[in-house]
Amino acid sequence: MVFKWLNKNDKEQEVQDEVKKPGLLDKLIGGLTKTRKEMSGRIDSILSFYKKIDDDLFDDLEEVLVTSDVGVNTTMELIDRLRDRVKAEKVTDPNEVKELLKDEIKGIMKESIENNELNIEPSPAVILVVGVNGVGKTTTIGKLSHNFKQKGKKVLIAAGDTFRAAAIEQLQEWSNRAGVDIVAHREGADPAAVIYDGIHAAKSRKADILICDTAGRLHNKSNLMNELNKIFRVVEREYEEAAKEVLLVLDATTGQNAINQAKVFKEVANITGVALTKLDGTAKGGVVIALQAELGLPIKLIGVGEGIDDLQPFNVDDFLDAIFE
Ligand SMILES: Nc1nc2c(ncn2[C@@H]2O[C@H](COP(=O)(O)OP(=O)(O)OP(=O)(O)O)[C@@H](O)[C@H]2O)c(=O)[nH]1
Ligand SMILES: [Mg+2]
Repeated sequence: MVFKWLNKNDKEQEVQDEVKKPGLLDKLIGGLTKTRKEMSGRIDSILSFYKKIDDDLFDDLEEVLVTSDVGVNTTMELIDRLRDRVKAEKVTDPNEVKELLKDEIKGIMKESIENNELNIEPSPAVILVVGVNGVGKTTTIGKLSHNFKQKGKKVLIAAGDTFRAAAIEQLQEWSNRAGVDIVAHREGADPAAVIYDGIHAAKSRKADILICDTAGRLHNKSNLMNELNKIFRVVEREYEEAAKEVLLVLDATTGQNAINQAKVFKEVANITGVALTKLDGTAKGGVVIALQAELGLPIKLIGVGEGIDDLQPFNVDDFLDAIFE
């Protein structure tokens, strides 16, 4: 008997937990409903409209991809590959095109990125969380802390966004919810000094992962660069031994704006990964493809809701299955 080591109560609890908690995949599928309707739904209606595969069909598919924020260059590349594939495999039925397109998207995304894992091994590790106002940095830090804690990691948060008192309080709330320690100074303090203290606290408390919030003011490029570089220098100097992840948080609902922010941040900082938030509220999930295939930025985390459990590691196969279901 499979459950022989569990007593009855444990077994009941486990069943209850399973009923209460939808699996990661269900959440992903639920969160991506709008994108699926927009992208996959429109592709379906195009493919069912055509009786044969011709140039008009490819043009229509191209339009769906571009308007779903996939990015013009990536769309062109995808359509070219799709044409070649259809020809090579002598496909004549439009209904077979969707699976081929999905496969080509998978290919182009995997070719551009080696892996989508956070760079946090071996410990200690430091994650610097950057991005403009309101994209979901603080929320992502809260969710991430919770995830790590559940995996048995010792987490410490540093409140490097000292621009607003409310930002520090908001992070304090998340640290309570996740049950992890936080290092914070007063509003207006030097962010680099907060990070410095965070690093020393992480060392003395033997934290596995230090997660640093930052203010996302994007007055102009050189201003942003100066602000971030000061923090990066402290991390390099004080925490040389740590694995480093510079995580750019982007809001998926902003579509092309997210792409533009990614371009700016890529110029001023060595971004090692992207956390894409608010995928649950948008039909613009195609930005995932543009970010990874066009800008070469690995998507490492995705936000599919406001709750503490609504952050997931990004997986290309699961993501495309959820969109093309
Ligand atoms: N639906 C949804 N909402 C999210 C997600 N991630 C963050 N949010 C919401 O987005 C809003 C802004 O989030 P914050 O975490 O405060 O954003 P921030 O980047 O820290 O903002 P600033 O500190 O002002 O720069 C909050 O209302 C969050 O609940 C997500 O994945 N899905
Ligand atoms: Mg914040």
